[in-house]
Amino acid sequence: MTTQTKPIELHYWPTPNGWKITIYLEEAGLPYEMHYVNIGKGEQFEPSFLKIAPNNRMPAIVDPEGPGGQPISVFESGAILQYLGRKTGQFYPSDERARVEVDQWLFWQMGGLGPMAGQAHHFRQYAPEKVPYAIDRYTNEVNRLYGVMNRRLADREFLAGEYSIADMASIGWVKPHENQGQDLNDFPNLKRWFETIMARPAVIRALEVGQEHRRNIAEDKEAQKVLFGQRAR
Ligand SMILES: N[C@@H](CCC(=O)N[C@@H](CS)C(=O)NCC(=O)O)C(=O)O
Repeated sequence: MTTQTKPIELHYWPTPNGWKITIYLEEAGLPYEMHYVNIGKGEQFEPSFLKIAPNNRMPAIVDPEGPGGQPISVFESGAILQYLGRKTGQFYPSDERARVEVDQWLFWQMGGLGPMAGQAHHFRQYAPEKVPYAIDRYTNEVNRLYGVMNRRLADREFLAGEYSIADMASIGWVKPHENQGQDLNDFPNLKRWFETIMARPAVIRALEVGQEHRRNIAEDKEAQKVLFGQRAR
């Protein structure tokens, strides 16, 4: 177990990708301090933020007690979860077989569930024109992915067996299931998993962090200008 003396800096905005990290920090009991990155106002383009997160996306962390006792910054939520999991030995097993199980479901979330659900949100809620082909494509793909999770959870409590960073990565993307056009009653094992995790005290605390900053982007034209249509700078 690691003893963390100085708080981890969390560069954060309350969205499904941000929640992954508050969930981890709350579950592991690590001290952290909030650095809000208002992505609707363009703070993700501040040079000081780009230095630690060159993809202009949050979350990112700075751990003042990194390897060798020196500070380290990490961007990409999956990489942050793995870093914290390796550092503390919690929610990320060191046994290679168990770790491979977690990694598969973590990467499945990072490359599949997150991006596809994000596109479903975009075309269902935010796009200025309703494009039926795009809405169907992403709603169907999320439906398929929910089916994959539902089958996986038929004979185990959590995605990789024990509660792990793979569940922490996925839960925030199942939370807005209604905005993705999905009904959890169609996926009973997934529904049981969702309700179990959402009832954990650390998850309840994590989802409350910075909730006062949450805005409905569908109604925020200024944020849409910042967030949509970005090109290389
Ligand atoms: N693959 C990245 C995705 C992060 C991401 O998309 N973050 C969004 C909010 S959920 C963001 O910061 N958007 C700012 C922007 O689009 O400029 C990760 O998992 O960390």
